[in-house]
Amino acid sequence: MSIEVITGDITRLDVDAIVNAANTTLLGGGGVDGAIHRAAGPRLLQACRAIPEISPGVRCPTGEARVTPGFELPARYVIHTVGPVWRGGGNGEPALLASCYQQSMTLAAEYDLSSIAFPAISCGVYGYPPEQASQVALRTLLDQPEGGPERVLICCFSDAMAAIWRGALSDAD
Ligand code: AR6
Repeated sequence: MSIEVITGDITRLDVDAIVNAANTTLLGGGGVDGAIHRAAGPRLLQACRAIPEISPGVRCPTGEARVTPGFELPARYVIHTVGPVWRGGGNGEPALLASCYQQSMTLAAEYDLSSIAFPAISCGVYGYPPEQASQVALRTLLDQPEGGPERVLICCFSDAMAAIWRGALSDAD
């Protein structure tokens, strides 16, 4: 498996699946979630609404993942996952963030996907410090068993964010 850090707009990537940093409603939001819904078109929201609620308003609990088609995106699928809100790090944030990457990779393996792109989950409005998020994410990705996607992209939205992830990748490798 190869892991590559790039800078760009995840909605433009021609991969089997892109991962969305969503919220528990799965009904859209700002940041990368808003960008993905805009680029995928209105059928994405319809598909998200059709995902069953497991408690009122909650279609995907924090740390879990759900899959939909990509509709108008170049990517065939969107894997929606919900990262933790950073509350200082002592409230289970690392395990929840690791679970986002883990469940996304497991779904990708189940769908037999060979390429997947992740944004920097929780590193925007959810406030997770990117130095720590990147370590958790890369450790989880490097621990994946054989049989999942061969090509893993980390798609950062700025060169500064990409530099942090590249540093973490060279430390983890
Ligand atoms: N491509 C790649 N990365 C992007 C893009 C893009 N088009 N747009 C933003 N980013 P955030 P979170 C980066 O806030 O912290 C939403 O409202 C962004 O610069 O999107 O997990 C949801 O509905 C940052 O580095 O996600 C939730 O309510 C990273 O993506 C909440 O935000 C993640 O930032 C989730 O917050």
